[in-house]
Amino acid sequence: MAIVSRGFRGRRDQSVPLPPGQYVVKDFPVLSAGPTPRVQLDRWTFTITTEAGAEHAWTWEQFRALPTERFTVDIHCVTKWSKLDTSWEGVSLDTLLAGVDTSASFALVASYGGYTTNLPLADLRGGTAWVAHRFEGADLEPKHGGPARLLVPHLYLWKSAKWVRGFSLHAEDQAGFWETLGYHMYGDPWREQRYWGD
Ligand SMILES: Nc1nc2c(c(=O)[nH]1)N[C@H]1C(S)=C(S)[C@@H](COP(=O)(O)O)O[C@H]1N2
Ligand SMILES: [Mo]
Repeated sequence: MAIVSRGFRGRRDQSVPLPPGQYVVKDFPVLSAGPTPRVQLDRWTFTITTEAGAEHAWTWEQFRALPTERFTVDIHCVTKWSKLDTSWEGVSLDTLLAGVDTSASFALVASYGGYTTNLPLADLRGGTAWVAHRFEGADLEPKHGGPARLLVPHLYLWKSAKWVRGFSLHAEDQAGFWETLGYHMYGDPWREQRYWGD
């Protein structure tokens, strides 16, 4: 495929550039820091815990009764692959945060299996983040984070916690799993914030 020009990405709008240092893949790589946890739906919960200790929790049944959105986004992994026009279905974080009274600025996201990642609460609001349970018209596969994963496509994909089980809210930013090991606290692919100091 060497004759394909460098800028060609086969997408709907080729004027939209790719973040610096990224290349496009057609497959969907699996990147997991540990084994795929098994989460039974009748034991699954999603919990938002405020800085005051208030817990807002949904069972799977309650979560699935929430309104969902379908959205198509590009996703960018810090290991430099990007996947364009991925389509998902999930619940907007705006919906989940609607009844949550908080003045915190940061979220520490936790997954079944122990993975954590941090981001500003503002990055979960404004129609930019979802808890997604469907990918390309099918239930999200366990290896990609099923039954449900966080999806925050405007940040590097390590912020999109697979097997998400909730997040806690804090006044200060607290490093998650990869952030403790040298990955950037924010992780904006457009500013190439891969590692500490970027
Ligand atoms: N729970 C959990 N979520 C995770 C990870 C992980 O190891 N555990 N890896 C992150 C990283 S580094 C990436 S690039 C994406 C990969 O998602 P995928 O395996 O569906 O491609 O998930 C992110 N979310
Ligand atoms: Mo990643």
